[in-house]
Amino acid sequence: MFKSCLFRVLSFQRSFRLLANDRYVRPSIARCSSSKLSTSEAKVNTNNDRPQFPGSRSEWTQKLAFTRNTDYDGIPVYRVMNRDGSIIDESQDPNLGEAKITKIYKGMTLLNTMDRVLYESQRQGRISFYMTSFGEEGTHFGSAAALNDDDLVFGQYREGGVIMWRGFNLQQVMDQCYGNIDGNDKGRQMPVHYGDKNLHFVTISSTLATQMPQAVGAAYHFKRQANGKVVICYFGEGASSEGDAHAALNFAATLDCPIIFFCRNNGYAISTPTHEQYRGDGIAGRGSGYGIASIRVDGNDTLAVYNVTAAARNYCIEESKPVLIEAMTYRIGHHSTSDDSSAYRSVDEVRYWHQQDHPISRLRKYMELKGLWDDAKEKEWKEESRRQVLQAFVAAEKKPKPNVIEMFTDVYNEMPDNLRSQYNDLKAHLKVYKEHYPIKNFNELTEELC
Ligand SMILES: Cc1ncc(C[n+]2csc(CCOP(=O)(O)OP(=O)(O)O)c2C)c(N)n1
Ligand SMILES: [Mg+2]
Repeated sequence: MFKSCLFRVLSFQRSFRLLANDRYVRPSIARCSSSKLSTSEAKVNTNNDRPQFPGSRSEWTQKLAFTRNTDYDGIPVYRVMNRDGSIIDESQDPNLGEAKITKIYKGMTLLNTMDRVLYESQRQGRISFYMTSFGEEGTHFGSAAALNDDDLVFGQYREGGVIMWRGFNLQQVMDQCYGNIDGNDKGRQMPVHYGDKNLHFVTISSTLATQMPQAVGAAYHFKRQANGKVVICYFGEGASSEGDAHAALNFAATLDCPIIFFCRNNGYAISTPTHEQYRGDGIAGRGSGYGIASIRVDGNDTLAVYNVTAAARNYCIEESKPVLIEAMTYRIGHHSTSDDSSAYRSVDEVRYWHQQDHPISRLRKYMELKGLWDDAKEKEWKEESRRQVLQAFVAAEKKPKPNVIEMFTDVYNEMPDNLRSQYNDLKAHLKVYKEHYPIKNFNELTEELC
């Protein structure tokens, strides 16, 4: 019964319903639960005796059997394209049109080029830290393109493509990563911790899963406002082991919040592989336990990610309920510039994903099959995108760092005495020991310390 339920997936929208609360519930039970007896009726009606525990929707059984996750197959992985970029079922092709699909493809490749340049610049000591998104570009752009631009985004940290899709341009990215005077966080964040109020993208805090309950709070507010917006909350399969993830999922379910939980399951949490991270059916498998409609998607199939996110958005709005998407992908790069993944995984494993199942090459093949892209366009765009990246990179490197006073401002409307005295101490220290610091890199500091 479990299997037949699971495989009656007629479309991805239908699958949401199957994978919601009633996924593991036999249809007869689901039907009976609507005719639940009141407590007084239960006492007299012995013919239709059912458990009356609060919150229960089960039947009695005399069979002693554990329910094990191995008793049923895993939730299937929804996809639209084969690995060679051909459409499997024409009815699932979103046919986004030349302009939109080209924008998605250009965004994915631009992110990839930018990642290469910024990764190298960290290796050369020019920026302090970096995280690439190699292999996960499809999850960023497929999901971002299916949302409205004023839906609110809470990211984890590896979602640079989402904010770029919203309009955060290369110069803004580079200025943030360089922590220079034009970075919109005034140099106060680590690189890749982007955020932009105007783009409805909440600033990244890499303390894992803290964004999840916050995102639910925002979604609850949206629900009370009935403003037709949704929240999307990105997180990794590793972050899903945090207590905050549980709190967020359960609050979202019980408060019926319009939020899309978007898990990027990229196989690793730094060095911890998924088989050490969980024993159940991944992250989507947890959804029914919380009463959240859930779906698993091939995260390297950008069109499939687009379809499930668009369907999830509709579901959130129409039902005023949360959705859980688990996008299966692979982290091709190291976790960050502080990691060397050759210590815990083989080069062959990485090569497989890079060469055989990459979201960029798959989307490119799809576009070529449709006559929307070719070698000449690829060559031209490769040169142009690299030029754009390097131009922004060079400009960002030349700009000074914000003045040190920016460490003390914006905490309070008016700087209180304790912060003022710390700032004065710092300046006095710098005045005495300025030859030990790169003073000239900081805006107007040299003059101030004279
Ligand atoms: C609360 C907390 N614990 C530990 C860390 C250290 N840490 C940073 S990233 C990371 C792995 C997260 O993996 P995952 O959620 O799968 O995301 P991915 O890096 O794979 O995108 C860990 C353990 C942290 N930032 N916050
Ligand atoms: Mg991960």
